[in-house]
Amino acid sequence: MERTLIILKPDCTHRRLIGRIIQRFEDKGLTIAGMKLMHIDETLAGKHYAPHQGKPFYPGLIEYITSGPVVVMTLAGPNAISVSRKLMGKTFGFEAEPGTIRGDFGMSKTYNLIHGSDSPESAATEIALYFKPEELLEYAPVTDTWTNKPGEA
Ligand code: 3AN
Repeated sequence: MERTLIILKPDCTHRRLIGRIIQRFEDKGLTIAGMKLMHIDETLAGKHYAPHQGKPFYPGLIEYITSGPVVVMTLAGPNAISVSRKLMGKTFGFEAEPGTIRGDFGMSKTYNLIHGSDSPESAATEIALYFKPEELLEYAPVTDTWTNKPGEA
């Protein structure tokens, strides 16, 4: 089962959107393997966004992600990475399609509500930044036999 790291960023928390956004992932059939409310400090933010270091928007990105509490989740499911990114929509709210999280809840370039891993490699790196192995639970919700045909993916 593929895993991905999702972060509901400080604008989600401040705007009280956490429940509505988690609902979309549950509705789709993804399983929450790990979840915590936390404050990302500058050191962790620097590790997380290391690939963007040196880009013009990097300082603003660090300021934003460290500015308030976030909800960090590891989600599991078949094709969890690409399915989650489809639910999120394009990076900037004003470009994201209606029906997606970014398309429905925002217009901003910077305050774009949510992070999701973009590849199996980044998912593995990012999950290890936020969760110890024992904090991730493996279980199969009983509905899985009807939301995904067993052995399908
Ligand atoms: P995504 O989050 O859709 O994978 P990336 O990986 O291109 O997007 O960028 C990581 C984060 O950097 C985005 N979530 C966004 O918050 C921020 N970002 C990217 N490009 C810009 C930009 N031109 N101006 C401001 N913030 C940006």
